[in-house]
Amino acid sequence: MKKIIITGVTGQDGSNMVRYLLNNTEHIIYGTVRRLSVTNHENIKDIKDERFKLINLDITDQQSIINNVKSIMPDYIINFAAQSFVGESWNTPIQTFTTNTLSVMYFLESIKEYCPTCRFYSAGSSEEFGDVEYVPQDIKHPCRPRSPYGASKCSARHLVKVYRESYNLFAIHCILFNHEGIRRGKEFVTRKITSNIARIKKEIDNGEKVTPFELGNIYAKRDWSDSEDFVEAVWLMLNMKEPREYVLSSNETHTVKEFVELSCQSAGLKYQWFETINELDTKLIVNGEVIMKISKKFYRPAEVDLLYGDSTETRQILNWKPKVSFKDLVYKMVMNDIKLLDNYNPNDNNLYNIENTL
Ligand code: F7E
Repeated sequence: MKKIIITGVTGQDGSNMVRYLLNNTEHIIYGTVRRLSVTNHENIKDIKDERFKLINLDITDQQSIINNVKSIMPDYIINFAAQSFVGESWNTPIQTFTTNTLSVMYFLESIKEYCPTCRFYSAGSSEEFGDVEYVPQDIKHPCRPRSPYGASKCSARHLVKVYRESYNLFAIHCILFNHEGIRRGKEFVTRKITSNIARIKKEIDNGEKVTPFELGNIYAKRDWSDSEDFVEAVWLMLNMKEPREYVLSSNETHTVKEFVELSCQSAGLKYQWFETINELDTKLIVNGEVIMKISKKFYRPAEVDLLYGDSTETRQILNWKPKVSFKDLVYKMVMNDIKLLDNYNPNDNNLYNIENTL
């Protein structure tokens, strides 16, 4: 039985990783949370297993990492915690770097000093490719970030390489293209779309007034996969003989606009686009009513226009491939959001005890 520290367990990827490991291994999982006066345990509230323990660990505090690494002596550290919202990284560039880059260095230092056989996973991002030079993008594509977030992930990638090569650590950095699912935060465009389409579907079915929602650049192209598929691949790469860099992607690209269209189709809404030469005029119409409009507010200072991954090599090395198609992913997210509206209970607040491991 091994000991695994997973950071970011209240987020999408961390919570999916916990579920995957509880279902597929015998290991003990220490999920890290930051001390907050209001807890955010929505994504893990249904996990009931003695092998899953919550611990207080602040990834921006080196001492907090040292204390936990020394006390647990983990076999694996899977670092999913991040300031992961690209749009916010222009407002909080320093916090973005502290959370996404310095923390990686703190982990690598702690592993080097106290636990050198521990295997470390660093979550990279296709935002590292940014202003892309070619399509589809593979691991050889250069770092050309367009946001403080992308730059923070490039820096983390370089640090992982330096520590891997200098100290012979099993440290891997995997570049993940966009990955979504039912536990995705509503600030990201996919869940923003599916939760609003679900709400609007209910409003229309109940004969209520429809309140439109707003989006930014719907012509941006992304390579979207299911986060639940990716966590399996992450576990496989952590158990390979040698550490290296990887790319995970669906090997397809779609516009945000296509995501909107598939969401409407999944909810059974018949839509029409209203478009002029000015993209800010674009509107989405259902039953003669506007359900979505464009707002400049959601445009970014610099956009990554086209992400389209090539994970052929990773698939061969790991003998892995994703199970969920783009269409099925959208359908699953829309259906889940419709179900959540049916079952909404404002008093549902199932909280965890946090262990003191120190
Ligand atoms: O934006 C456009 C937006 O915020 C996707 C993170 O997991 O994947 C994610 O980063 C696209 C962008 O994700 C809205 O401009 C239009 O072109 O869902 P997103 P992201 O920025 O691609 C990468 C791989 C990560 O590593 C990140 O951590 O959608 N877009 N209208 C919008 N985006 C948002 N959020 N909201 C809008 O209203």
